[in-house]
Amino acid sequence: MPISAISMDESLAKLEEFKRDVMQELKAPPELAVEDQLEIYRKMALIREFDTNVKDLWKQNFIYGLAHAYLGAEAVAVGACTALKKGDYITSTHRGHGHVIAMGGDVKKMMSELMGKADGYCKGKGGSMHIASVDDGMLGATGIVGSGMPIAVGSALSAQVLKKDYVTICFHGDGGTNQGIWHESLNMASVWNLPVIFLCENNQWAISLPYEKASKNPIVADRAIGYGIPGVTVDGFNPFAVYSAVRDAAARARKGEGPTLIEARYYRYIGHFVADDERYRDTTTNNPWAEQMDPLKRMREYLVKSGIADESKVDAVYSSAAKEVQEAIEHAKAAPEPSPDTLYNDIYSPEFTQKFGGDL
Ligand SMILES: Cc1ncc(C[n+]2csc(CCOP(=O)(O)OP(=O)(O)O)c2C)c(N)n1
Ligand SMILES: [Mg+2]
Repeated sequence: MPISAISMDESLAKLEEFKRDVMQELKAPPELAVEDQLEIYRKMALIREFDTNVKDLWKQNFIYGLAHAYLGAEAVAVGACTALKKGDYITSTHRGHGHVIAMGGDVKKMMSELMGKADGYCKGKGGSMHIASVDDGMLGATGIVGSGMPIAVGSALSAQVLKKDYVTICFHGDGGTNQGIWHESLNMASVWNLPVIFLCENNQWAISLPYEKASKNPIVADRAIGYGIPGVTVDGFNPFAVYSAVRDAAARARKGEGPTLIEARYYRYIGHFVADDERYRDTTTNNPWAEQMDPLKRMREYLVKSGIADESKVDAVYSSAAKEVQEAIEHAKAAPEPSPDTLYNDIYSPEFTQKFGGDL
């Protein structure tokens, strides 16, 4: 095996540092009722079940193209989107399944899309990295790192121009913070006080590159200083920590006080994408994180210990999510393929085809 990008000692030291500086106790803020907390757990379970199955289905050739799992990150999207109101928007990344589910997307349409079926979100022609569900406020996943950022800024600008109070979350990775467009987006949003929240999902890796080798300062939130906006680091394995940070940032944005940078730090203890054999690291270095930080395990333990629900109730919530995903898989397997004569449909917007004509 080639030299690992991280040794076991380094991984354990990072974990200890995380526990000391970033980890926050799971404790729901008072405005989240029992049903809200169980709904958070249900959505996290849906993401867990969806993406665990995606990997197996991809290996069995049911899924085309690539897919990047949101496993281990469930608390980020669900915590963040729970703090949004109907009418708010998000932009996504290449790791977008969790974002769609957190915004209330339909797992049947998602699974159909991944299997290239006609009733998928993009009629089977987009796949994992192109799911958009505009009616749910999800403006789209994208395979190009950083390309959601200017869309989020544009969405926030539209709210300002139209005098509406919707906010937009721009989800992106730690790797994305080193794209030029990240700096341009933060700067423009900051000088124009746009209602956008930059939510960095800092999983400490960009494919094979550890974040501290890509940035001399490993704290993403510190970069907010350069744009004169608030920056905060929260425990990305903890949905309530992410929820609270987004709730406060959204309130600020709706008051016209501009953007916030939130760094939700977690750790990618799975492969970068479904086919990643992780040759760049010794995979046993992932285990301490998976064992000690798994957000589903932490959430389940919290719900039971704090008396929110007993074990059987919590497990029933999980099982219903698992069943929903199994039904989505069966549905997608049986769904029809797109017909070849639709190959050139939906390439341009209806407005474009109406204006310029043609059989596109
Ligand atoms: C512009 C661009 N450059 C490179 C890539 C290849 N690529 C895909 S994902 C990725 C890493 C992204 O890392 P990060 O933003 O931290 O997100 P993560 O995968 O860790 O969630 C790269 C370099 C790409 N898709 N787009
Ligand atoms: Mg990353």
